Amino acid sequence: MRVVVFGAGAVGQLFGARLLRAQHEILLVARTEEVVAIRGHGLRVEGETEGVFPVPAVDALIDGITPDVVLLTVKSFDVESAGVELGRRLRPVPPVLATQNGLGIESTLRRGLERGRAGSPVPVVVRAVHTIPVTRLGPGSIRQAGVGELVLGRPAPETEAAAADRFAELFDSAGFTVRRVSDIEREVWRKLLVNAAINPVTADHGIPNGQLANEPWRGQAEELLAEALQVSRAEGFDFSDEEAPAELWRVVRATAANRSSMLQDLRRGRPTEIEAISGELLRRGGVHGLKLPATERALERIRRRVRERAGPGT
Ligand code: KPL
Repeated sequence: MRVVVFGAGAVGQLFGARLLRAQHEILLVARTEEVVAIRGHGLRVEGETEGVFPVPAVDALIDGITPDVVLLTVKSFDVESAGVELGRRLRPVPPVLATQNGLGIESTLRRGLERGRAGSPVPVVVRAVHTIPVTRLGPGSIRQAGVGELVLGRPAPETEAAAADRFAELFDSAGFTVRRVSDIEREVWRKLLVNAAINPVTADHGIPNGQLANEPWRGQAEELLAEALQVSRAEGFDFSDEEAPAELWRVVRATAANRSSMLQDLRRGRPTEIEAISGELLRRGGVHGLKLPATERALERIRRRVRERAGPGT
């Protein structure tokens, strides 16, 4: 399959490497420093996946290319502008898989695609979430710190269902664990609960995910989880008191050696996904009259760190 990985940071690079190895035709669209490094020494991957992969990479989408699918792996704050760019450059835009953390990603992407596509057919968007831990070691160099899975929905509309099947086959062909679910929104929330607890604490304190099992971080993560759980229930997603913590600690164990994406972003002086995670929880919690003091504190601390343009320790 001809695959464009748009916004190929650490996760997108891993997808590209594994899909190239599975004989797919890959084009990574990444930041210039990543492209220069990948062209220079190949894409270096260590950990669960090992090797140096000669993946074609460019720093901007070229007009006239016709991929079969797009994997959109930009961070949540870049989804809308990425949608505009895909809409402008690809005619027609093929099915797009959105794998970001956070809520409201599909509507944001559709808004961007709508702005960019100027009359070309409406693209199919498929939502997925993943728990595959990948850390960026440097330009064009990543470590897959654990296994994780890609969770894909079974959308009802026929075009979306066919596209979701293709994405499932694609990831399956590259040896990823793919889980299909009937309700992807519930999975998006399940992932959000985990991100709401893991990401701000690990980013604020500069610790790998596994450290969360210890106090005082454990208590902080549990407090954030409890608040996120209240919002999920108010929004109609009925995770039980056992299910949510069980999922949190399962992901902490599975990604123990990983640095959360928020910590990695802070250390690189980049924006973080705090607004799509804690910010969105606060917004929705407010609609339901919920008070979320720990989430509010976490949001403020990460916003302050972003303003200071530096992560803790290194
Ligand atoms: O999604 C992640 C992230 O870092 O954003 C987890 C699953 C927490 C892995 O680090």
